[in-house]
Amino acid sequence: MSRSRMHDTRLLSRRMSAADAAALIAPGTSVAMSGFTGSGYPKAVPFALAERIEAANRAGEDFRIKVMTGASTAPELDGALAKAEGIELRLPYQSDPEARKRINDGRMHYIDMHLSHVAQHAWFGFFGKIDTAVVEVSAVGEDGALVPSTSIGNNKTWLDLADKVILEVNAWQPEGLDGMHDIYYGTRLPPHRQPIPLTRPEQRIGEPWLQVDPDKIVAVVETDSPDRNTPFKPLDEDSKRIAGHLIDFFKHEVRQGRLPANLLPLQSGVGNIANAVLAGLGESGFTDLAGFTEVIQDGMLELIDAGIMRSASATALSLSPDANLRFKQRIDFYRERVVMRPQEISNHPELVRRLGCIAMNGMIEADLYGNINSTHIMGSRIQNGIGGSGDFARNGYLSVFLTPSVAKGGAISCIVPMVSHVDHTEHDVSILVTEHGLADLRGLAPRQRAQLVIERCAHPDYRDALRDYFERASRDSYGKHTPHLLAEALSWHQRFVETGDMRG
Ligand code: 0RQ
Repeated sequence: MSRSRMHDTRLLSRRMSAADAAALIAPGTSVAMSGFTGSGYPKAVPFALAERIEAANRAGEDFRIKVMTGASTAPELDGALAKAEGIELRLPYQSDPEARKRINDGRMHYIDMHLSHVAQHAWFGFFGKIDTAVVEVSAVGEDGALVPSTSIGNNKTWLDLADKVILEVNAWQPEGLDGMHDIYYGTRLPPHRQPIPLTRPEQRIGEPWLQVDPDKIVAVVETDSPDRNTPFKPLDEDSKRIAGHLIDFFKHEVRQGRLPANLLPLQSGVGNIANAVLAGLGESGFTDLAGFTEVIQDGMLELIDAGIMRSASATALSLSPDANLRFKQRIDFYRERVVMRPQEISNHPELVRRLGCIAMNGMIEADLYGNINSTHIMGSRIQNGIGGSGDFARNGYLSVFLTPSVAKGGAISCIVPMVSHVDHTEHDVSILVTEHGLADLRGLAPRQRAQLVIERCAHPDYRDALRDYFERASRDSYGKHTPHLLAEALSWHQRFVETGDMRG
């Protein structure tokens, strides 16, 4: 174990094991935890709690809790608690296979919501009482100030609202994180809200530490455990093509005078395609870029390393083990360039609109008119959740959605007549990109969009079927504004459920 990071002598008597701390959490209660991607989540107490829940459930008790976090976490939290059948309700975002299985077979409730809304919904009281907060920090100062860890998420809100607080103080996190965070304590509830005083993506408007009432701290658990983010896949040809189309479009927009030469603050979603776009930007000749996003992943760090991105603002780091090592080694360099904020600020619609972010997110499918499904496979099975994509897509200057044109080895077209679930409506989408091309939907009416989406974005194997649908819908649809043949539009998806192949 490294040197203790717990410097507040008032809390020494509250140090205990993870099992003893987990024993303070009662069945049926709401537990709000830190964690955003595989970063900054508590690593010991949830695991100990899962063991306790498993034993209780084996003995015939019904021990389940409600779990709230910043966003997704890691197997030690979501995976362990889900496997123990310990989660009654989960919010606001998850991507764990064990949790996904239980949500989709109806054993677990899940509220999938905009990440910028979570803190205010908690303050409005929509989630009920929050009994316990379990929050990872990287140090506790002599005066009780909490140095946040590799994500902030909703920690400010959880620490403020929970009846009791369990701290995990993780000595694995670099001490140099101190000073990288910017916690804004100025948010109020309506009708007392004031403008958030942030006009530049790199600006600091708050303080570096989280505050908590020390009397609420019931346990301090010291850990020395790594974050758990997975490495990115090597870039494949399709991802590179998708990135290439988007970068060509950015260059075109600069030439047209619709984007400045250093673009506008970039939001980049999760996953390999988003990472490929960032890698592509590294070779594009653009400089002096800024990130105003939710998570900083490897691609963004590389842009900072190369001097192409001057600063990045986010609520979490989501770095592969290799990138994390680099981050730790050069942390003083990054502290000058990285700002981590609560997710109610990193994703705030007011700020995304003011700064004019370029939102770039992945999707499951898009339809002919530009509606986007980011969350549900075949309209009913949740994949992950909407995350921050809606916060950025609706409010950004440009809202870009990216996907390969087909999924499951070509058996499914990601361009469909009508999406099986809508996360982002046609009103919130400017640009669609697949490996085949880019459709700029701005300024186009629905029937004009449909033609462009088919010709630019659909896979050639599916173009005839989509053209045929669109032609017949344009002829026979009840209304000709957004032509649809409703039963057929939905049977498009049903065909896959029945045959395992949309082509059949
Ligand atoms: O399933 O792994 O079982 O094969 O969906 O798809 O291709 O691995 O893509 O990891 O980029 O995820 C939309 C899910 C894309 C992600 C989504 C199947 C596919 C695979 C994953 P398998 P890929 P990605 C805010 C950003 C919402 C949240 C968000 C996501 C699995 O981007 O969760 O945007 N987005 N947050 O086979 C059936 C289709 C399919 C399909 C893909 N059409 N039909 N299955 N899959 N398309 C971050 C900020 O910074 C704000």
